[in-house]
Amino acid sequence: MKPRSGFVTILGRANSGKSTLLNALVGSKIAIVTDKPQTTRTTIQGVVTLPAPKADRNRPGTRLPRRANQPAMQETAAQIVFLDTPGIQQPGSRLDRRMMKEVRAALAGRDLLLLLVDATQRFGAGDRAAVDRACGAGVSCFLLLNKIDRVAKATLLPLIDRCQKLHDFTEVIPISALKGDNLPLLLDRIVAHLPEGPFYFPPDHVTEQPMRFLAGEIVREKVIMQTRQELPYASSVMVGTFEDNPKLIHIAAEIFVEREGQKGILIGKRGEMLKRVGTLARQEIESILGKKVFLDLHVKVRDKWRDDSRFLQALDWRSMAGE
Ligand SMILES: Nc1nc2c(ncn2[C@@H]2O[C@H](COP(=O)(O)OP(=O)(O)O)[C@@H](O)[C@H]2O)c(=O)[nH]1
Ligand SMILES: [Mg+2]
Repeated sequence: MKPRSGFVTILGRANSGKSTLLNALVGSKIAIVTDKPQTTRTTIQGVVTLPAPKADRNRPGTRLPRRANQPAMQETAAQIVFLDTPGIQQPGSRLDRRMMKEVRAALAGRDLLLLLVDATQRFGAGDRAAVDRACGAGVSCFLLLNKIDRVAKATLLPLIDRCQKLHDFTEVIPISALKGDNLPLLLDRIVAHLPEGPFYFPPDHVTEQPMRFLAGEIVREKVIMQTRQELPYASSVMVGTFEDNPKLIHIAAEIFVEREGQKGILIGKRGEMLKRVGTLARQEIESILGKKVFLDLHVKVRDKWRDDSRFLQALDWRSMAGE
C-alpha cells in the first residue's frame, strides 16, 4: 500500500488541551503547556511518522522503534505534520491579532482539522464560535472531546449529541490528551483520512523549531507557572546565545516585561523568583538535551512589546530558523 501524508491542524479555545495533545501524539515535549490561556503564541509544528506495517518493516529506513501511540489497525506507512495553534479568541493587542492570523494561516490548505473542546466546561458561545471558524473551511473536521478523564460518562453522551447537531463532523472522538485515552484510535482515524503521498520529512524528524526557540519557550513556561496576574501575559523570552560546547551548553536569554514593577516581581526578593525560574528551566532543558546547561537570565523592561511588530517578528521561531 502507498504511504499517506498530510497536514493536520489542531484548533480550539484556549486551555482546551491542544498543546498537551500535540506533545502526546509526537511523544516528546515540543509545545509548552500551562493552566493559563494564551500560552501558545505561534503555530508549533510536530511530525509523527508511523512506519509501514509488518510486511514492509524489514526494508531499510522504515524500521522505527514501536511507539506507545502506534495505531492498532494501521495498514500503511504514514507521516502526519501536526500544527498546534494559539487559542481562538477575540483579538486586542497586535500580539493577539498576530495569533489569530496564525490560526487562519494554519487553517488554509490543510488536509484535516481537529477541533478540541474541553468536555469539563459548559459548551458555550465561545465553543460555537470555534466550531464556525474551524468548520467553514470546507475541510474534514474531527471533533475531539478532551479531558474525559475528568467527566462522567453520563454527561459525555448528551455533549456528543449536542455537538453532532452543530456540524457534520467527520468523526466525534472523546479523548484524554493527558492520560492518552483513545489516542491510538485517533491516529487510526487520522491516517484513514489522509491522502496518499510521499513523506515531507525524514522518518526521524520531529519538529522544525530550533532548539534555541524551545529553550526560550521553556523559560517562558516557568515564568508563566511561577508568576500571577498580568505577568504571564506581559512576558516574552528572547534567547541571545545558544552555544553547544563539548561539555556544556551555554544559553543566555532575556525576559522582557512591560513595566519596572513587573521586573521587580519577576526578579523577586534578593533575586529569588528569577533564580527559581532559572533552576526549573535549566533542569528541564538539561533533561531534554541530555547535557549540562549553563543558563544565564536577564530581565528587561520593554514598554508595549506586544504592539511592536518588529519585536514580535524577532521572537518568532521562523525568523530564528532563517525563514
Ligand atoms: N485532566 C486533564 N487535563 C488536561 C487534558 N489535556 C490538557 N489538560 C490540561 O489543560 C490545561 C491546558 O492545556 P494546554 O495543552 O496548554 O491547552 P491549550 O491552551 O489548548 O494548548 C493544562 O493544565 C493541561 O494539563 C486532559 O486530557 N485531561
Ligand atoms: Mg497551547
